[in-house]
Amino acid sequence: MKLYGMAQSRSFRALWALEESGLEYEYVATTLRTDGSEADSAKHPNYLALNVQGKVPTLVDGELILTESIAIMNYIARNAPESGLLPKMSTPAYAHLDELVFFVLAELEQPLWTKGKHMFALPEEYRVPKIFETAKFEFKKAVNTLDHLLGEGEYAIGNSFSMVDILLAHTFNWAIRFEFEVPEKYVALRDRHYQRASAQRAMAVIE
Ligand SMILES: N[C@@H](CCC(=O)N[C@@H](CS)C(=O)NCC(=O)O)C(=O)O
Repeated sequence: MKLYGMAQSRSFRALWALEESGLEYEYVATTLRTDGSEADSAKHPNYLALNVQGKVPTLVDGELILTESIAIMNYIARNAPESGLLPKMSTPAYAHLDELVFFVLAELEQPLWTKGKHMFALPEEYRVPKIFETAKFEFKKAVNTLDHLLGEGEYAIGNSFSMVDILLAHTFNWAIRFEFEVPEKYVALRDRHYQRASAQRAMAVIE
């Protein structure tokens, strides 16, 4: 399979999952906010044919094209069941994992993306810097909720590393880079999981 991605983007989640899974893959470095005439641009017609929004990540496996980071992570996890990235379907653990994944996407990551959109992603005339304060407020609220959703254990689900640990570590890394107030225990979570060999290998791929 082929993963199109860019450093410092949501594609790192998928890349890390690939490294954790042990599956074979090829990484294609893609650039954002560049002229669509450049071959590696996410706005190049060849890339837009795969991902109509011109965003990263995109995973291509034969005829299959996936353009959402979580769908990509789940596909990787299902193709490498021995990796333990996903618990068994129909178990309470799976339901709890779903709850956390949807919470991260719908609540925790949204203020980060709001800040990103209004810092650089939106056309300049649509950027509203005043929204940064709102994003800060919403992130704090989401972090407080997460405190109630997560237990005290080393991992988010049960006693083993899963795709939601990748998602949480990556999202807090993003929050730290964007200068949000991240409580010490979530900085420690990011540090702990980023020390995994799979994360280190994924970082070496994008460097
Ligand atoms: N919901 C998508 C979001 C993908 C996304 O917005 N990716 C950003 C990078 S993290 C991007 O490519 N932005 C380029 C743009 O907005 O033009 C996912 O989780 O994969």
